[in-house]
Amino acid sequence: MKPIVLITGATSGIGQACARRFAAAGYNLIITGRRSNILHDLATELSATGAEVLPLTFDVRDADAACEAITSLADKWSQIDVLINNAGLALGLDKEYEGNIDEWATMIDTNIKGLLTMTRLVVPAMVARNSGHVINIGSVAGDAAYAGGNVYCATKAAVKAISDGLRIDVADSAVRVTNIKPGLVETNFSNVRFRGDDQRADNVYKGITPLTGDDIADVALYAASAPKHVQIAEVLVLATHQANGTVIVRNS
Ligand code: NDP
Ligand code: 8X3
Repeated sequence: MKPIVLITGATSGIGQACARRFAAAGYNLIITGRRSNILHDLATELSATGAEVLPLTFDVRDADAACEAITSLADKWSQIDVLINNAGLALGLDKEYEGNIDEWATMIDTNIKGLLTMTRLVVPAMVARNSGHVINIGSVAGDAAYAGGNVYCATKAAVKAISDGLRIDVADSAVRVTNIKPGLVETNFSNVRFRGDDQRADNVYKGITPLTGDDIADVALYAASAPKHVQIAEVLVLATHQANGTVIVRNS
């Protein structure tokens, strides 16, 4: 029987790249996100490669919907081997004292509470089976705040604390917990952050070769494929000319 990976936010960027990588590596997939049409197109694409794929459309901020989706899984899908908590976003680069309160709530509800909801729903069965792996997509933004990053950076610092806390809480089991902290990855992330201003989004990646979703998917697959006694606890992955969240050397 193939192992099963559940990926949140599989409709774009890092999550979609993880779906393709894990399918190619022999996993069956539960792919989730809010955009049903993209999920179903991806399911069709990956099914053609031999993977069994279950698309589940829900918003991770809606705990009832997430609960309904997970608790009603058919038996064949209920043994989730790898949970990739990837769904997330940044909104804006406003100064904290000028920020948009609704946008803060969206980031907190998605990046922290959505991740926690999925963890709460999936991990008990992993602990009961004494087997499983949670891979959280944190960020270099969680290591230190940068200008205008305030609330987004706080959500990714929370992902680190939540990952570390879970690792402690499952240490008496064989469940593994990984926090992957990417730097600049060219996805739809900046288009979302700048509320559809694609020119501003493109500028984020000007003068540097950024990471791709595939680069992060490779790390996730490596962590999941490591021998069972090896727990890749945390990985900071940066583009070669990025040193941390604020030092990026661009060619002019
Ligand atoms: P994308 O915008 O390309 O993808 C974001 C994904 O998250 C989409 O699939 C989207 O799906 C999903 N998503 C967002 N909100 C929700 C929600 N409320 N419910 C369910 N799914 C949701 O960005 P990335 O691939 O870059 O981002 C993925 C993760 O990587 C995020 O957690 C981000 O913070 C993190 N990250 C990104 C970096 C980067 O530079 N790109 C660097 C470091 C970390 P849909 O819209 O269909 O719901
Ligand atoms: C996304 C990377 O540097 O834009 O988490 O915050 S950054």
